[in-house]
Amino acid sequence: MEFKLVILGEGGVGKTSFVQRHISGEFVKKYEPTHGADVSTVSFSTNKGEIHFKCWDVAGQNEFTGFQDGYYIKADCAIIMFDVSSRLSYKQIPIWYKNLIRVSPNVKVVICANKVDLRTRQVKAKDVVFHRKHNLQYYEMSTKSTENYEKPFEYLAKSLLKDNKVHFTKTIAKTPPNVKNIRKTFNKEVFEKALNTPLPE
Ligand SMILES: Nc1nc2c(ncn2[C@@H]2O[C@H](COP(=O)(O)OP(=O)(O)OP(=O)(O)O)[C@@H](O)[C@H]2O)c(=O)[nH]1
Ligand SMILES: [Mg+2]
Repeated sequence: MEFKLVILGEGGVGKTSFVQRHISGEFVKKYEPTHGADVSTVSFSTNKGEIHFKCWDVAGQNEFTGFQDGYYIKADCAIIMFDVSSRLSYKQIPIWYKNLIRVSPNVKVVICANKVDLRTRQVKAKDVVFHRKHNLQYYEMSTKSTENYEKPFEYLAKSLLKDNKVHFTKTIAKTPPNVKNIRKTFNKEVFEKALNTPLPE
C-alpha cells in the first residue's frame, strides 16, 4: 500500500530532518532550505503488511515554495509541522492548512510540534489549540531525540487503513550515531588480542 503524504510548515521547522531521520537514522544538524519539494519514500512493516508513504517534503521558505498547489494534488495525508521555539511557525499553521484543504479537501491531517527537546520552548502545550477547532490529531515530538517521531506515521497508517489495530512491527527508532560511544567500545585489550591472533591459513 502506498499513500501520498505532504509535509508542510514554515522554513526551518524540521521537515527535511524528520524525513531524513526516518530514512537514514541520521539527524541532520545543518539547515539547508528545501527548494520546491523533495520526494522520498518512508516505509514501515505493520501487522497488516507493509505501508509506504511517498513523502512530498515541501519548501517552507516563501522564496523557494514554487508551485505549491501542484504538490498537494491527490494527497492522501499531510503532516503540518511547527517548531516549538518559533511562535511564528505556529501562527502560520492555519494558512498551510487552508491552502492544503482547498486543493485536497479529504486529506487526513496531523499537526506536529517539533523540537520539544529544546529548552527555549516558546509555544507551550496549552497554547496549541488549532487542532481542537478542526478536530485534528496532534503530536509533540523531537526529530533530534526521536521522541514520538513515529507517532504521526502510525496514526496516519491507522487512519488510512481504517483499522485501529494497525501497529508497526519492527523497531523503527534508529539510534543516532554517537561518536563518543563508538570510541568507548575501542577496547585496547581486544584490539591487541586481535592483532596477536594468527590469520587462518
Ligand atoms: N533541536 C532540534 N533541532 C531540530 C529538530 N529537527 C530539526 N532541527 C533543526 O532545524 C533545522 C532546520 O531543519 P530542516 O529540516 O532543514 O527544516 P525544513 O522544515 O525542511 O526547512 P525548509 O526546507 O526551509 O522548509 C536544522 O538545523 C535541524 O538540525 C529537533 O527536533 N530538535
Ligand atoms: Mg526542508
